[in-house]
Amino acid sequence: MKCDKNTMLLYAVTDRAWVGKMSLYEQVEATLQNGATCIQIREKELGDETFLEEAKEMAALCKRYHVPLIINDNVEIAIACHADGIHVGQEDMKASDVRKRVGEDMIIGVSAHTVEEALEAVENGADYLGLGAVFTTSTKADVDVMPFETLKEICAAVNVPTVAIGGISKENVMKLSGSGVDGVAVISAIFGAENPGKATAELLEETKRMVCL
Ligand code: TZP
Ligand code: MG
Repeated sequence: MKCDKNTMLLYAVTDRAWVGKMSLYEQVEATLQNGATCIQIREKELGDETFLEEAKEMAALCKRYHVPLIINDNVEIAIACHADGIHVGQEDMKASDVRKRVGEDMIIGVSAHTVEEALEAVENGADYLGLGAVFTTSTKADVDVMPFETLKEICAAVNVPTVAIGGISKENVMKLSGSGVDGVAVISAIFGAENPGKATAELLEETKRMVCL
């Protein structure tokens, strides 16, 4: 399998809204030094040229730590920076079309909100699923909170690794225990923290407890 479930354990998703005291590069390096198992670069506003420059730097950084780099929603950038994977939402390119463009080796992640979406994504070639929002979050507008039962049903229905997303912090991650998720994807709990490295290490410990590692 291209994407094993350990990769999903602590999946850090970037957000330049939190860049300030530390650069995005420094923040990502701090998370890598403290046990992040996957990095996603998520850029909603950046032009392609700047995005590619950043993606190449991040690809080299992640390679040094032997941690996979996933690019959000931009297949051409993912190919050009030799990322390990690409993540698409329900409104983005379909996994089957992404697969045709990126070939067999690249990891494809898909966001799913229902059992139907999850099964369709897997059928279309998704290597892992992002499931949420599992808690309320102010990071992404207009997201519905997924009931715990739905999360559990999806995890039981699919044979690919799953990662929960949305409003997850070290304080609430244990509430996901028993859902069947393989890990958590977070933005603000890491990148919005005063010390992203320390936040990563603490969340990693709690997440290991949650998945019973
Ligand atoms: N997709 C569903 S919720 C969400 C995304 C990208 C935002 C996650 O951010 P946070 O800060 O971890 O709640
Ligand atoms: Mg998207």
